[in-house]
Amino acid sequence: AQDCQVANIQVMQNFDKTRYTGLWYAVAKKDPEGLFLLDNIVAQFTITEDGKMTATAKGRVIILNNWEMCADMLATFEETPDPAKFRMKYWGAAAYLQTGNDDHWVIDTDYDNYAVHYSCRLVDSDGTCLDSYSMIFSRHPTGLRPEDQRNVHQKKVDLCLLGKYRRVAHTGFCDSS
Ligand code: AZE
Repeated sequence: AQDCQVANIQVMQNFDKTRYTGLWYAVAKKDPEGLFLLDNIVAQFTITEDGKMTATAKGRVIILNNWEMCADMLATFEETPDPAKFRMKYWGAAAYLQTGNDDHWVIDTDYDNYAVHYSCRLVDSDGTCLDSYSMIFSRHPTGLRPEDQRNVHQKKVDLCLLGKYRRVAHTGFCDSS
């Protein structure tokens, strides 16, 4: 059952950030308000020597009315008492890209094939989310395996975001940068 309360969203149990490292292809996304990554979104998670999770991400963006480019992004993650809930500080490799500090929750993953990410930027006075974004990640650039689609579908329902996702195209736009 889902009541759409941000505080009641179930996240991945016993999240293991080491098993989460490596490349993830976004295969679907739900956009937040405003500027966002358009497509060709790939994220790479790493654990530093001191045990902290970091990431890089790329994706096509259009900035400054009609300048299309590949956004090269960097992120560090601050841990919280829940191992699947992080605060993500991110910035662009170039100064004209976006900087921010967002929640970064891992809702579900099997580490080897799929992951469901969620971030609420603004909680409404009734406890629901007013501005969220979410990524469905796959280890496979071709998409989700059929056997993972049921799990991912259920998580979309739990997040109250069913029907709000769009497929993320991978055309090679960011491959050379
Ligand atoms: C995420 C994967 C983990 C690392 C990062 C991610 C998010 C990046 C953005 C980037 C926005 C850039 C814009 C540039 C003009 C969650 C995909 C950094 C939100 C809008």
